[in-house]
Amino acid sequence: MGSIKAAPFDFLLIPDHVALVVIDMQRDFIEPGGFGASLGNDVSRVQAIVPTVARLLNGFRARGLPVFHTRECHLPDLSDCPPAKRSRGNPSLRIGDEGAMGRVLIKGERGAEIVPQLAPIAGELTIDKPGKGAFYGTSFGEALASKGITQLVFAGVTTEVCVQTTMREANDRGFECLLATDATESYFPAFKAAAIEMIVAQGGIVGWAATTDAILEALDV
Ligand code: TIU
Repeated sequence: MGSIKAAPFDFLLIPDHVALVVIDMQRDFIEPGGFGASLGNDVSRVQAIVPTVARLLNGFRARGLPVFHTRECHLPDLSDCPPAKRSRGNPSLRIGDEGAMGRVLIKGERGAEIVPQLAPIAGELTIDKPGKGAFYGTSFGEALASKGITQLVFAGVTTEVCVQTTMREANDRGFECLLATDATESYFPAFKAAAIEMIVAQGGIVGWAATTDAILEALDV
């Protein structure tokens, strides 16, 4: 394992301290009839990255490196969902409403599940988060600290919302953050491109960006 060809410059992997974070690859964002679709989005773009995320995930698994998954979801009584979030965007289905995959964005419902192709396996922790960032209102920071993780490789959806928010939270907490550019997607191609530019600008003000191939090559899998 070595350095990853990345922007704005190579990312030096520290094998004992790196983890993969797969953000919110849930039915509610990826499949028709879920939360993403209820906001008026075409989910086909985000659906298309599932095989690439699987390839990255399998690379980390093959190397025995830690993997974390996140899910954006709320408690059934909505006590962790601010009214401002629930009403935002005047969606056709609000968080907690009954939809095609159960109650929208609610823990335990079908829509909140990670898509089967990327389902967590034994030993992989899933962080349920009420916000866009994975550190807010969760024990993610403590889980990473307990494993001595200092570097995070990011995949998942959507690039400019939950992925970028989590990368910024992680960056402020001292983690070195690398985004897998073809294992993340947005409903808006221009927002994905802009988010990646923002992350790597100014010498990597938020972090690094690299392709899945470049990451797998450095992992030697
Ligand atoms: N709407 C949108 O682009 N994203 C979210 O609401 N959550 C995540 O990004 N996971």
